[in-house]
Amino acid sequence: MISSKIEAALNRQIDLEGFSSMYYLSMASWCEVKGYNGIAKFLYHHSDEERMHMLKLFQYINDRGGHAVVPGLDAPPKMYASIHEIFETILSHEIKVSNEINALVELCIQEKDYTTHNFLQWYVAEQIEEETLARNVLDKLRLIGDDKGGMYLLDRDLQSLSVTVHGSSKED
Ligand code: OFO
Repeated sequence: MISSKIEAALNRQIDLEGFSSMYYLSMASWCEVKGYNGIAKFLYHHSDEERMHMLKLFQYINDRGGHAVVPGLDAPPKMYASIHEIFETILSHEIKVSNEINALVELCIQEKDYTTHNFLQWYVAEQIEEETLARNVLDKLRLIGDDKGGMYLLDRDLQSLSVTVHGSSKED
């Protein structure tokens, strides 16, 4: 059984993961409208991943005798200046998520909830991957600069990365 303090903190994380899913969805839509279909596909898949992160928390809270609550979400921004701004936004958002996960881990230690502490390790590892991915794309964008051909290739690469990471087919 989880304490009400841990239950409330995990429900706040549900909120954040749900917001992340909507945030990626909004960025995917902007990219699609601007013709970056590969990057859009990557971001649509990532939005699904964030929803999965949220659902994992639902399952855990309810399995441990708590009550997972559907969040009322704020609308994410809908306009972005550039692909560069999108990936800067992703990196700073993921750093914020990492900080929240770390605070949750710290709370588990204070509350001596080692089961939830163990459950959260998956999120700790996931955050390292997500921050690294955003940094790698930003490095590529810096190399590309204003080169349109480079942007075309990045768009294509992210579409195939989406296939590798998310295991979808090229046809979907
Ligand atoms: Fe963006 O990762 Fe969820 O936690």
